[in-house]
Amino acid sequence: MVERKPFYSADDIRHLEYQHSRPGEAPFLRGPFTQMYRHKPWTIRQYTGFANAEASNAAFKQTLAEGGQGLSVAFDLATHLGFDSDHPAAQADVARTGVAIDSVEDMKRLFAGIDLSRVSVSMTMNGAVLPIMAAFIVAGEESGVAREQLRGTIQNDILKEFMVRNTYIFAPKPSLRICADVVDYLSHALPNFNSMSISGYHFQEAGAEPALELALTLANARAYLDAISARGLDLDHFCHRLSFFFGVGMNFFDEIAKLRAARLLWCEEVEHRGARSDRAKRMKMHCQTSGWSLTAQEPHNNLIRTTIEAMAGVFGGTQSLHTNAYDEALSLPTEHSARLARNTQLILQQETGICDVADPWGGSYMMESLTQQMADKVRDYLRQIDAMGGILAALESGWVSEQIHGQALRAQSRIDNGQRPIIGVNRFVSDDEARPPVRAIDADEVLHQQRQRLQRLKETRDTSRVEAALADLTTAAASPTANLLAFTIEAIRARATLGECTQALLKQMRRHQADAHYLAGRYGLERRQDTQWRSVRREVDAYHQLLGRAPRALLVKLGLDGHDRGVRLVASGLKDAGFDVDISALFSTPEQVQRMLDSAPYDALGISLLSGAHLPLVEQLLNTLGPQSCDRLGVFVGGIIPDQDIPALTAMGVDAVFPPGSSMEAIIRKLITVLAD
Ligand code: 2CP
Repeated sequence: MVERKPFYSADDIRHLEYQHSRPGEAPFLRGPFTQMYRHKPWTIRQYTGFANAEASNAAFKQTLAEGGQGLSVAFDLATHLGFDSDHPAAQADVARTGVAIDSVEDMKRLFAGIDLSRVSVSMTMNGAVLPIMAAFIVAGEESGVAREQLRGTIQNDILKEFMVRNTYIFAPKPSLRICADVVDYLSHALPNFNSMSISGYHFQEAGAEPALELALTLANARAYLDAISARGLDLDHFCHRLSFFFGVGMNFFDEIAKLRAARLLWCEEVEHRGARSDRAKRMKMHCQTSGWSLTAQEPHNNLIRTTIEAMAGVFGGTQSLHTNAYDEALSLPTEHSARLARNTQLILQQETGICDVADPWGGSYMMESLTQQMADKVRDYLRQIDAMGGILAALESGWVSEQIHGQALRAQSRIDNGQRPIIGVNRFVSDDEARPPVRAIDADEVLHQQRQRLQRLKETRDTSRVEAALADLTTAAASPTANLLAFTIEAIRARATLGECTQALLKQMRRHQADAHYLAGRYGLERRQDTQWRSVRREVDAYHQLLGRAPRALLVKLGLDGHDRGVRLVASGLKDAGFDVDISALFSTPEQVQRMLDSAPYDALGISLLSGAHLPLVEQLLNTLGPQSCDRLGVFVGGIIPDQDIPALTAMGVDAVFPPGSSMEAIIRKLITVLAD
């Protein structure tokens, strides 16, 4: 958090260089446009997608009918990682956290009846950016919308995937080439399409405070500018289509300051590199309210949190906004919760007068001062990153992970010791709270349909044309000057699938696998004076005495779920409480987990799942391990687990389930009770 004074006065801003700047003028601290929301309010753009193309298409149409102003597609994890729905590795994850897209035919169904020349579409896609962008372009063409008319944004921000989000396919270097190919191609062929959404949101979700979130985002943006400029592209030709994406959490003043500072720093960066046009220098951004701030306990409180966060995004001058639904710590949003989330924005736009004035915080002693402090803090981080040799070097050295994880641990320890209040979680906890209904997806049915569709596609297409296009794509991957998006478009037009395009690329670029790790010592240090923590530590010590050695836990991530904030926090907490702890690599298979379990005398097995695929994945794992191993181990599951699934997990042999918001003490105490039983 940026340091605060008890009050601010004119003295705090007298020295500030930009205090007399205006919205719509460089350095754009006060907003990218002169009139801001008076001319056009931010776009209400809700991230949506589940099950199959038809179900998501219906949700899109409903969104647009009920006041949504742009679309934002959530793809399922199989699509993100370049697997067709019929791939064995993808079975449990198809259709759970987004829509399953295997081919251009699915993409056409996804937008059937929606005029793509009028509605702008954001697609959150990074790993499988080539086939998805290609399928969108071909779907547009085949429904009569020329490339120049297509409007929207592709996330295409792979670097942060290696730092936090983990939906990468290839290693960083070939991935950067793909990003640059996409920017290059779109800047010529789709002039109205934003070719990147350089994202800080996921850093914040993983634990970064606002200054670190912004610094890492800008450091990644610099790496992209280097890679794209190295091809000889002029900044004034492509920069105005590089867009940004930030999270907005409960740190109200800092979040507004962060968004204002972001525009200032971006303008300085591109000016320094020689950009001339205002279009290139003004940062445009999408914001999303914080998913991490949502609590599973008393979920209706999340409506209030989201409203406050949305206001920070708007006061910060965002161009587009997603407001989370109140039930997202429990499951995918229901129709009703999605409607309330959208209405939050409609009410802000239409009932409050907030849109009347550009940068309403401009001139506030405190806000101007905080904006400057935020910018200075970010500049400090950027200098540190430069000193390490740039963001790729900082990533490889482990610095990025350590910074984010360290801040996540600090936040968690402050929640667990009560210094950071979360109403309904560590203060004013209610005992008799009713859980709202959650949306259930029939993923098995979607899987069955997608398999049938893939089979039909393969039976009816011109196989030799597909094979030739895929061979060309493989050849292009070996040639650094070929544009891979151009070749992927030809393959997709020939009806190659997303998985086949990925396989064609994998013949030249191997699938990347990162190691998993956690920080030891930090959490315990934060809590060393805390009596609750000391008492938990004593319980672990007593159990240690009983066993004659430290209790040992293996924590695993199964399936295609790459969210690792929770598993790393729990690993750090258990370690500092006195356990020996190992964590598996992401995307582990049951066989890999079995091998790890066989390698050491583990007492507990923790499974972290936020993808909605907990029932099939836990079942597969426990079946593979067999009843003997399960009886010997304490088995616990953490993550987004709806209440109604807990009995089924218990019947499989799971000893305890921990939803988001579970305190470290609660986890450790339960574990010790189960193990000692
Ligand atoms: C807008 N315009 C204006 C004004 N406002 N012109 C003059 N005065 C104004 N006040 C113009 C713009 O220049 C633009 O024209 C057009 O109107 C549309 O406005 P925009 O500001 O570009 O809005 P937009 O089309 O909604 O685009 C917003 C973004 C775009 C931020 C630039 O990149 C975007 O929509 N991003 C969304 C990203 C997203 O949804 N991500 C999902 C993340 P021109 O185009 O001619 O300039 S979900 C992620 C999950 C959590 C995940 O990642 O895991």
